[in-house]
Amino acid sequence: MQNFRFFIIVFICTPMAFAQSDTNYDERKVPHFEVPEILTSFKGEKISSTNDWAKKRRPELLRFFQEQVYGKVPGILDDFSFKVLEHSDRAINGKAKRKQVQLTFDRNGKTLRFTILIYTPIKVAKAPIFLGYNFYGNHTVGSDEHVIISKAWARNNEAFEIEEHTLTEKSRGVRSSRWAIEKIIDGGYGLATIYYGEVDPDKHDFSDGVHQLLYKKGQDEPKNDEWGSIAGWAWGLSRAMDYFSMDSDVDASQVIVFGHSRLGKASLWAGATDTRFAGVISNNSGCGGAALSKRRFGETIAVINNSFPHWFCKNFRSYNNNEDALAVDQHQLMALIAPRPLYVASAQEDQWADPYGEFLSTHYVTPLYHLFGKEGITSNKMPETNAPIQNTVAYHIRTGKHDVTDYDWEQYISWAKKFVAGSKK
Ligand code: GTR
Repeated sequence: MQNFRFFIIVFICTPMAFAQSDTNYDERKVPHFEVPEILTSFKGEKISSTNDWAKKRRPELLRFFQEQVYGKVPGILDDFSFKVLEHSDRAINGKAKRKQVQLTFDRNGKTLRFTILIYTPIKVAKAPIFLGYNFYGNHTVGSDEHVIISKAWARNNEAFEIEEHTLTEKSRGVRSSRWAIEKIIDGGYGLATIYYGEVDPDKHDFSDGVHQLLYKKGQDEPKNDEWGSIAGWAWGLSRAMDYFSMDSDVDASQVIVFGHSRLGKASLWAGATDTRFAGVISNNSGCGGAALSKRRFGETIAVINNSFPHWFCKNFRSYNNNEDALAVDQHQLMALIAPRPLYVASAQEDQWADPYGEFLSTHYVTPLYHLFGKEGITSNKMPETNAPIQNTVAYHIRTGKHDVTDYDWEQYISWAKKFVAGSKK
């Protein structure tokens, strides 16, 4: 009887509930692990010059992340037409221009469209900008009544009155606290944002979104080493970058890619795969983002792959509860961004994302920045809360929960002015 009861209990636990109760939040229980070296190649060769880095080490790391973690884009899909759907010179209390630009991609008899909402300061002729996805549509980032509501699939959300996977007027401005638009404009920066669901709806379904445009005959899901949703979202950020090079209001050499949480994972991957981004910001990106996987603190590879099977490539599943087998860790994702400016931010109450693991990545990538003559984060001691360390590599942990706040934006803006503006790529 005893055994029988045990069986029932285990059986009725959902994988998620089981995994959550298993979550480690105790620093003393972090397993001992080797931090994979950045400046030694897989074959054991020492990398001692930026030339060796660029020729030998960077390509093999990039390939590893492409084939084992995020998945590679199985073709080139960068021909698009664009249409300015709407524009105005009197947005944001008369301080900004607003433009809504729709990009259209046709391939395989399928069409993908997404719309970039762009605000640029009137006072700046060719503005540096922050580019980042939003979770619930461009109309949610502010109260601006002229922002077009997306028709794409959206996750239902009771608090935001989003029902039947449809975005409506009711959710206009609901996420304005996450987008300090006026501060950004006042700081001399522009903001461009895209609803991520237009590039790939965030559900385990590969019959929609960008993936289908690159299927070979008879294919209906990506192969084991092909792109998941994060790589799909990163692809979209690169296409926005293509567009910016044609927009005279934007300084395309000064685009800082930003993302929160799963979209922070996407911004890091976009920064790693596309060196045109002048700077990269990861806000609370956690597992599969800035946090070291081998620490197994908070969310783990097994948990993320079970909860979101579509985010990474299928090969990544072979590291479920098998982190030791992983030849890389997330500080090497950041290495792919070097020597460009990189900002990682955490929140104190966001233990699920492993703040210390996010911080340590910035510390472990620092020797590579040093090789390029740039400052990173030398100490491995977690900084005080609300006491940012800002160099070419920057980090802060603020009070509060998993979120994007004005505090975060204030840091990003001041750091961008110091470390991104004028930085040589
Ligand atoms: C959580 C997920 C995290 C993070 C977050 C988010 O459910 O476990 O990895 O991405 O969602 O995107 O808000």
